[in-house]
Amino acid sequence: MSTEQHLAGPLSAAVANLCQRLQPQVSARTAAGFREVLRRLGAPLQVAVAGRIKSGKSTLVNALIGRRVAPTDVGECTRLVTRFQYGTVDRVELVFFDGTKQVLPFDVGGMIPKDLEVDFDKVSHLEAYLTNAVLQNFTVIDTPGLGSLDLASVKRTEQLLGAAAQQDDAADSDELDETSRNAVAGAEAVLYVVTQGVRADDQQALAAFTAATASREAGPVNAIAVLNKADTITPESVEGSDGDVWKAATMLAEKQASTLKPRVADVIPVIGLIAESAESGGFTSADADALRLLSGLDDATWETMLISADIFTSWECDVPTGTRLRLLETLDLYGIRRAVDALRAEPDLTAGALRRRLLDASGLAGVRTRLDAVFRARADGIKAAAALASVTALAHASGDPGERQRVHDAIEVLLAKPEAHQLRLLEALTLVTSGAVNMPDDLAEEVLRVGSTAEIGEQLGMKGRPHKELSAYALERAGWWRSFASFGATPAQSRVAHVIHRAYFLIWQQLKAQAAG
Ligand SMILES: Nc1nc2c(ncn2[C@@H]2O[C@H](COP(=O)(O)OP(=O)(O)O)[C@@H](O)[C@H]2O)c(=O)[nH]1
Ligand SMILES: [Mg+2]
Repeated sequence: MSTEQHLAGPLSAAVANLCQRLQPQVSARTAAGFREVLRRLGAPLQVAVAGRIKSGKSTLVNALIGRRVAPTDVGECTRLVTRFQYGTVDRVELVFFDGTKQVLPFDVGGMIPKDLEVDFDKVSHLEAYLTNAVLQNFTVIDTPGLGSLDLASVKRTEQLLGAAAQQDDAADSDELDETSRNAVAGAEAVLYVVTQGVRADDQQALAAFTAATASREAGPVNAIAVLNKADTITPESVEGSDGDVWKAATMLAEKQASTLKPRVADVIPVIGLIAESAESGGFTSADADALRLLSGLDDATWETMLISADIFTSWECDVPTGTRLRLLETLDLYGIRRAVDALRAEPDLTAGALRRRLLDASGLAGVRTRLDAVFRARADGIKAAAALASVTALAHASGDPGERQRVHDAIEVLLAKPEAHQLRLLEALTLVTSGAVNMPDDLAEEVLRVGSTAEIGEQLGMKGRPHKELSAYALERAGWWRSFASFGATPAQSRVAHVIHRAYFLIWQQLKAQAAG
């Protein structure tokens, strides 16, 4: 198989193998679905950037890709799903609902144009192929957003996240029906963008995401949240922040993490706007020169100008109004203040060094680290679990009980193999975090801890402790979960308990091997 060398790891390979073996035993239409699953298994992890409209999703996408390519604010294209994937030549394609495609030229600034010259209602989504290296690891999917008043955008986003209402229009052809398309099209992981104050529909959207992406997939394993627009938080509204914006953002992010748990592992503060400007060439040496001029202003004038965007642009000063408007657009008041502070402390700072300072202040590095730790490191498990869920959904949608049973049996055989332990762990985690299996709080916490990281110290909740202690604890917990599985647990709990017992046992074996080696 040509995709084999691109598979994320052994679990993806096992699921790919299962699809191939089952193909001759299922209907033509299910087989077509399996081919799609196979194709996706060979592609980079599909990460959707989701969240309310105007939360700064497109801005963050640009920052992550390192190029200002996704249109922000308003315009037709901000209401479309855009998939950014790796390609050897930069190219954007409009994809219509009837499957036809049309190449879309970039605008003069190298961006996807805001508006289209075609019938918007006929456009399904955009495919952007870019040479940027980040996209070799992730396909980034920009979404229009949930919770907007624009119902068409919401529907497009929901379809992408796999949360759209399932329709039964099964026709007798080997074309994929809508149900099947949804089953394989859903994103595999989500970067969820929230701003100050998590609303009820954020929660609903996250819940829909976990429920729909894949029954075998878990929240904290494939969902990361960022608290964007951290610069706009008024520190006075956060007790204990000592008037510091970033500290306030960090505290608020922690609070939101406890609200969103266990759907996401944690919430990371970020200033998407500053990250975008610093990463994509939006911040220029002319901007640095203007900021240098501003850093020469006396304290009283400067503080007055920073009171509001209006005062900043209208106050009389040597920097032209147009330039000030541009600074506001690229950095906003907080970024401007940070830059001027840096220049006052170190007047010789070069434009390049100033750009780096701004990048550091944006918190983007924290988001990148987390993406690598949560998504990239576990892409194999995430992709395999999503593929298995698609396979299950396809078999269900076929309406043929015999086919359903064959697929079900094949999956059970796969999951029973020792190599598939990580998949079972992901499944157990999902069952517990989604509430499908009820566990006492302390046990649910333990399942989460063991299942949502691959670092032994963290899994045991004993980071940095001596090897011997870790080993003893792993063995003790293995024993505890085994007896819980046999006595005291409900059948559903017991299924989870067996998996957790095995996880501890494998940790113990790994520690033993380390000690011996
Ligand atoms: N102050 C500030 N503004 C931001 C930030 N991120 C995005 N914005 C602005 O918020 C507006 C909406 O951003 P956009 O990326 O289009 O949001 P989307 O609808 O979620 O894709 C734009 O004007 C951005 O410049 C940020 O971190 N801080
Ligand atoms: Mg957008």
